[in-house]
Amino acid sequence: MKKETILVIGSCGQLGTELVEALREIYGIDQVIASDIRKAAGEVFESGPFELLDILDAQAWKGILQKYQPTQVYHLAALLSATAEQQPEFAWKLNMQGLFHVLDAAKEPGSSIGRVYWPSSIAAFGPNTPRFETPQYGPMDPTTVYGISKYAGELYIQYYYKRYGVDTRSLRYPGLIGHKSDPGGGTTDYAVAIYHDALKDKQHTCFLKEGTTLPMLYMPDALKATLDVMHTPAENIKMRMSYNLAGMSFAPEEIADSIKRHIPDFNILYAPDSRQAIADSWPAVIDDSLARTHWGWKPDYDLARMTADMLENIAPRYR
Ligand code: AKB
Repeated sequence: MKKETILVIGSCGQLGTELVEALREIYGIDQVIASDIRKAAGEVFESGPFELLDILDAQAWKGILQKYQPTQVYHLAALLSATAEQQPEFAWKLNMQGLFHVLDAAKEPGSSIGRVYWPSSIAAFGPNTPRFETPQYGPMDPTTVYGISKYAGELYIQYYYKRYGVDTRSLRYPGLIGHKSDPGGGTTDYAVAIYHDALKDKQHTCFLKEGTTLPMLYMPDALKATLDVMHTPAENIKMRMSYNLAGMSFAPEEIADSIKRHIPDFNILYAPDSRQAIADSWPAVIDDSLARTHWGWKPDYDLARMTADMLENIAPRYR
């Protein structure tokens, strides 16, 4: 296997934390450089190379490139939907300029960067997108700054692939659910908090209302999809915007019911806030047939299996 040096930008977020761990298992600890604007506590960041990096700082970015000469970059740093709405100008700057720093470095003649991973999201869809069996191509009219930046980013990664030959790969993540790190400012994040509240208080107040079905994905499946799309031979990646990706879809009352099977006296209350409008503009069920056909995507977890695993892994914290 060719020796790879992998840089993960935004490594302290919900996905980054687990991705660094998974990449270090594959490539070796020293070959995977974690980086973020601030260092999170945790074994994964103590046990291998870590760099403080603000991806908006062009000089610092250049320094990291010179120091490590990464062959693959996973660029995850972004503000998520709900947080981005609180600071839309900064969110646009971070989400877009950060991406350009990575793409421009990758397009330089003789660049060490052979492959770039950048995540998109279901937030790239909008109210005029079909909500059920949401197709890969269709009306895209995102209503949030986060969604607009994801849609624009998708077009740009495709542009850099077609115009400059940068090997860009991307997935449209549904809401991600994991137990190893806290979520960071998303509209789907209630689906993580609910497990913690169930174990702590046997009660959760949901910021979305009953019946709000959203697409979701359990972290082991998200990691599998991310690594698979990056490891698939380039000729199989026939979609250079971002692949639709699906795991499961559920509404708050359905995840609550799955928790009640383990904690019968668990109770859910509803207090919808501004995040409801964001959720209402997103699809409910995604058609991910292109990912299945092109590189064999298939999720392992449904709601029942995820709930059992989440509760088992989180429970020791609250004993
Ligand atoms: C969010 O809710 O903002 C994210 C996403 C769906 O991209 N989890």
